[in-house]
Amino acid sequence: MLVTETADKIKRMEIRGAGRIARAAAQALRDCAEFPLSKNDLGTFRSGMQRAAQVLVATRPTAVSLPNAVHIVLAGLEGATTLDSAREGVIRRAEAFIDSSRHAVEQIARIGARHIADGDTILTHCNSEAALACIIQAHRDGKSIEVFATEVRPRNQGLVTIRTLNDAGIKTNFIVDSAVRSFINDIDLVIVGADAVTVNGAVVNKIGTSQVAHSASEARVNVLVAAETYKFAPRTIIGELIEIEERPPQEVLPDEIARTLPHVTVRNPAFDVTPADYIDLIVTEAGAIPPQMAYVIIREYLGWGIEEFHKAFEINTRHEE
Ligand code: RI2
Repeated sequence: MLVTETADKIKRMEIRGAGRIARAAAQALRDCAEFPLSKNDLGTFRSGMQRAAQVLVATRPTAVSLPNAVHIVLAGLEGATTLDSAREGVIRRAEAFIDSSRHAVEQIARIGARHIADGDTILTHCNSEAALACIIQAHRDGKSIEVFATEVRPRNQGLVTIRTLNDAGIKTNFIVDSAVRSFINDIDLVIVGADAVTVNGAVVNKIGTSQVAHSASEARVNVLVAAETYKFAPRTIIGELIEIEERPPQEVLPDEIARTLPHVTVRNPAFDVTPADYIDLIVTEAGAIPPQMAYVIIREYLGWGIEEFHKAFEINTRHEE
């Protein structure tokens, strides 16, 4: 698929979910690297790949899985001295990323399922591949579980979730987003995914996640977040904030109604931030960690150690002068 085609599908949410968009971007870069060039030289290839990367990253600003995946794939350009080696580097990196991303979900499923007990009622919000993998694994392990899944206005990702759970044969209750607090006392465990995890262990996920986690905290229900290591946001260690995507108002209110309400402004943020205090455990492919240990993942798995911090910090302070 062409880069522009993939970018368009990500933007329109035809391809969605933090892990899926990361894999789709890696695949698009891989295909782009294979594409014949009009000018066959390394410089043209490098700048073409950089432009492709920018187009992909610009599609959705919140899921850090997207820039992380692009960064991992473009590292294939480093040290390449010929066009062929650069092409090969990108293709190899992209394929390895896609493969490791799939393995990460399988590993998260195994680790996450251990935290689900026989007889548990689980609440999930939105449609997370990683969160659902944990639930389905627990079911496959023979645990008797029941799920509450939210509707997820305005894009109704809950419909995808209940279809998957239904196909897996898991007893599921479908509720509107605002019913979470009414049912929270029936819940033993909340499991959600993540679009980004910051260095202080806050989790950025589908709008409404923080309300779910707040209700859970009030009712003393544990909250587990299923997130691959490439969803951790390295640049948050230098104080960079995660941008919250605001999507078109038409997703919430059709234009023909909005037109009759000139004093009404529709706000449609797609994500919110759940503080670390409301999260008990983040399950990554590297193991389950308390949110306060997010820096370890950023350092060990994304290679952002103290040196990287200093480099970025120097650049930042120079900009401020
Ligand atoms: P996985 C989704 O974003 C949801 O917020 C979901 O919780 C998160 O990505 C993680 O999903 P959207 O694309 O990577 O629906 O676990 O806006 O599938």
